[in-house]
Amino acid sequence: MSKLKVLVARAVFPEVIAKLEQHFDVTSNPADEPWSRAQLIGKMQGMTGVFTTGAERIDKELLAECPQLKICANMAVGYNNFDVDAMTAQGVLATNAPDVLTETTADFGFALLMATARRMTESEHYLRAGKWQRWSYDMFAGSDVHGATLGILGMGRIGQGIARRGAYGFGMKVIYHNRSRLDAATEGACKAAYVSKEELLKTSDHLVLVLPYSASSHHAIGAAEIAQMKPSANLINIARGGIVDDAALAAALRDRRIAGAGLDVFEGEPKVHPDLLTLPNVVLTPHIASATLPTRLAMANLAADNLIGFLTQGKPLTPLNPAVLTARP
Ligand code: 8YV
Repeated sequence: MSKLKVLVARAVFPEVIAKLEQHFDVTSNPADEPWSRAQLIGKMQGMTGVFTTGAERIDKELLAECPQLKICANMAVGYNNFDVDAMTAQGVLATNAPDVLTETTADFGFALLMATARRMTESEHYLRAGKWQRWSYDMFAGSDVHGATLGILGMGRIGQGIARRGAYGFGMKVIYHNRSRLDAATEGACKAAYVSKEELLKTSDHLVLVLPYSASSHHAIGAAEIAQMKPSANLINIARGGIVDDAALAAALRDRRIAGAGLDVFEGEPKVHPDLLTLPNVVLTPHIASATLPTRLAMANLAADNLIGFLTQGKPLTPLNPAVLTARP
């Protein structure tokens, strides 16, 4: 029997490709060529499964061109690149890569918070530019992290990881807002108190965004929300571009309406709003919150194991639309 065909849209670990090749006829992209959407659709012809990253948009239009497709496995916990309803309607399984990146991403969120609060990249640029001539009492004075109020918007697994780091490691007062309130045991384990979004905006010294992107979270932080924050506050976004109105944030940072921002994700990335690039009080990183090799390997393996589990035994590990499984003939 000939093997099912699987497409891997971006370059990933060779050992993950080798594992997939044990089961499937794999077309991969070892040169990591940037495929246009038309090229992606072309490459997907005849494919039963596709291994995607957050960059490949799987929507109704693409699905209509790929009637043989049965599964899209995302190497990302976020899946706003998938139209899950359209996939379910066409009987295509969607899977993501949760859990394996939780602690690594929470580490990075905390690192970005600290770098922003203590003005680490701004001061490093100053030093590298040869501007450091002498000590002065208020040079690059930042804001304290220990004992400050840590606000978290979006209290899923990664948000909880950041809460634990703040509460146990830095004695922070942790408050959060989420679509639904956590149970008392989880709140207790995170030492986190549930507050309204308004209270969160008004009282956080450091506000970290970890909510998923959807139409309802688009520009959840815009000019009106930033206006409610303390002038001394810092805003950290490790969630998705589009949750923050980057133009409004750049204007607020320029006018010092808040102290600083740390951004790992951007609207329209890899493009970055040009105003953000010129501001000193923002730490900018290129969407690397999950980027350690062990974690990226675990994410790639989970995406591959979803393809293998589903296509060889009907048993994916982390399905997003399990209704597709029961609806199968
Ligand atoms: C991914 C991420 O590396 O998992 C996510 O949702 O944002 C990152 O960890 C990125 O989406 C590429 O797949």
